[in-house]
Amino acid sequence: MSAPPLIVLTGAGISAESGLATFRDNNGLWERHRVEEVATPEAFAADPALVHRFYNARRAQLADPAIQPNAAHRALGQLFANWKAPALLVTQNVDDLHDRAMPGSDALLHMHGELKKVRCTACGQRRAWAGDLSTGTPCPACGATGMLRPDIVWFGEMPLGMDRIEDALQDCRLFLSIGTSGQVYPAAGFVAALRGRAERIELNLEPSLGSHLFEEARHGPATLLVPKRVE
Ligand code: BJW
Repeated sequence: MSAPPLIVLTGAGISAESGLATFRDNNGLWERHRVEEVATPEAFAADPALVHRFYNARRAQLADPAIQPNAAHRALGQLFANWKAPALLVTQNVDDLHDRAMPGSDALLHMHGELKKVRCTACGQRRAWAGDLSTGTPCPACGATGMLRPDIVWFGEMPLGMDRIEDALQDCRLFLSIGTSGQVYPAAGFVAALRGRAERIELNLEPSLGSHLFEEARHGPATLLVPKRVE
């Protein structure tokens, strides 16, 4: 039998065993700020320095040589290299651990943006983060009118690649959801959209909010569950 069109959705849980805290670890707090206070367009407008500091701290963490793709990232890299049907890996993660485990793959889509990129607030142009993100860094392409902001999708903003994701959801016959709490939309809604059309499998440390919508749910650490399920 031929392989079915595949979507894999990942969240912060897949990177936890690489040493990156999940979004809702530490009670969702960073330096006593609620994460929702530093991950919104309003927060950036009110205090860009604070928001840049938050993201620079996370970039510094990502640059630590100890932070590497783990067995779950690598198993997905293998899966995508060998899959003989359309396949899309939609990650909510802004780290680059999937990128490192499947270099150059065009099957990877960062729907909530990427820590290693910045974007101009005026023209939308994206570029690699160059290591200097002091407040108000002007965007050269726009003269004085633009400012560089993290290329991150904040609450209230449209996630990236939604047209491509919608197309893939139409065709999808196998859906794997890995390491996500199922609290943030639109990603949390994919499983319901696929009901009756695709086989739906959850691999997570604990039942997610939408766990009952999956036909198969296995709970435990991603580095154990993912290689076992996909290899
Ligand atoms: C392990 C593990 C191990 C641990 N192994 N597992 C009501 C209904 C519908 C929508 C809304 C609504 N009210 C508001 C909204 C909209 C809002 C939303 O969903 N809010 C909710 C809070 C309700 N969504 C938006 O605003 C989005 N935009 C939008 O909706 O636009 C309109 C639109 C209309 C129509 C179509 C499309 C769009 C934008 C959302 C942007 C999210 N941004 C963030 C911040 C990114 C930047 C950053 O990181 O700084 O993205 S929020 C945050 O949550 C981050 C994550 O990507 C995202 C998901 O979190 P994730 O990955 O699930 O992490 P955790 O920590 O929650 O869970 C980790 C899981 O792993 C846990 O279950 C652990 O158990 C598990 N785990 N260790 C396996 N070793």
